[in-house]
Amino acid sequence: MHKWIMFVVFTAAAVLGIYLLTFNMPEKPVEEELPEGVSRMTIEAYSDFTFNKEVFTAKVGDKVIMKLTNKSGVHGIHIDELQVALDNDTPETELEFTEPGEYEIYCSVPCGAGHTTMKAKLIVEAA
Ligand SMILES: [Cu+2]
Repeated sequence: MHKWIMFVVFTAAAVLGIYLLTFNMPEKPVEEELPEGVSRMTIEAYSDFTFNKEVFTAKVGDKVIMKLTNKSGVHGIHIDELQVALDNDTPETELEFTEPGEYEIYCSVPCGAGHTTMKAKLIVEAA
């Protein structure tokens, strides 16, 4: 009788262990391979109507994958002059900066009281 119970308990524990190993391992951060010469520019948006930086910088000639990450709330970003329009459905785009200048990044999804002032700057410096 005891042996039988031990067998059931052991089997259940083994099955649970295998299940946890298979389905519940903490996801490893996947470090995506970026194409040669391309860097990542991540713009994080928060529900207090801010981005992770007030000013993002780059140089003419830089190639970046610009990515929007909504850390809290639902936001989008537009940069009109660069035809950038990112949101949860299309969170990233590849860009090459060709013109120096100061570009306005603004939230494109009505997200609350601070929406109209939810802005940041992208400064592209001459190479
Ligand atoms: Cu907004």
